[in-house]
Amino acid sequence: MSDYIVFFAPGTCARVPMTCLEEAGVPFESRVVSFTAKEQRGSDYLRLNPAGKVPVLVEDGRPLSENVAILTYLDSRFPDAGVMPPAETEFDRCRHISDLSFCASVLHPIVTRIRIPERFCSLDGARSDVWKLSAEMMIPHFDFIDARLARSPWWYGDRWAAMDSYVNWVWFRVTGAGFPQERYPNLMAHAERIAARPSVQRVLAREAAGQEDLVSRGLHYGFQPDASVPLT
Ligand SMILES: N[C@@H](CCC(=O)N[C@@H](CS)C(=O)NCC(=O)O)C(=O)O
Repeated sequence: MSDYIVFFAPGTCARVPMTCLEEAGVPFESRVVSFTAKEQRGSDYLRLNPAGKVPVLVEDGRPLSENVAILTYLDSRFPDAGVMPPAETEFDRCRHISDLSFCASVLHPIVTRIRIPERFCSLDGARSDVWKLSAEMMIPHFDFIDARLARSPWWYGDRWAAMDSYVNWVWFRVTGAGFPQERYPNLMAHAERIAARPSVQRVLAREAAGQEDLVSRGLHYGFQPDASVPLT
């Protein structure tokens, strides 16, 4: 039995901490959560994370939720894995945490609006409007990220960090929901570098196995990307 368990759903932001564990070479069990069956809102799961979200990292029976906390913890627990770059001062370390928080607090809420616009307005025809407004909100952030990735292969230079996987997860999520890619050559090239990493391939295999399990139980969670609305 491994000391670590990650609760995840395929394609979700749980991909980021799972990639970090793979990068660290730490054995862990990944347990798929069915959103279709609303397992994330069941009483057993809410005991792990009262917010009803993945990921949850369980270490020795103790749950830790919220990506920024999980990634910060993994960085201090496995310092050689490169989850965060080396920091000479506490201020620098907090800047790295700030970067991860930018993904969690600024980008992720926009991702959710692009992926599931119907959660944010129930008026007839409003789905496309929420998608379009949210996609437009993402543009300046991707402009900033693309310019940064023009300078070096990875967010912090020559070496992968969790920040790369987090940014890539955002990119993967929104381009999979019809967000146009052409304007962002550096994000596209970054996505290829991410996909080539063995750690990422192992995580995708875990997600595929989880997806197969959900399909076999008739619990596949299907998204309906809306690419029909052009951005201004
Ligand atoms: N702030 C949380 C967000 C986690 C989150 O929103 N997870 C999504 C998947 S990407 C989820 O579990 N959604 C299930 C739901 O909203 O019911 C974190 O960074 O860990």
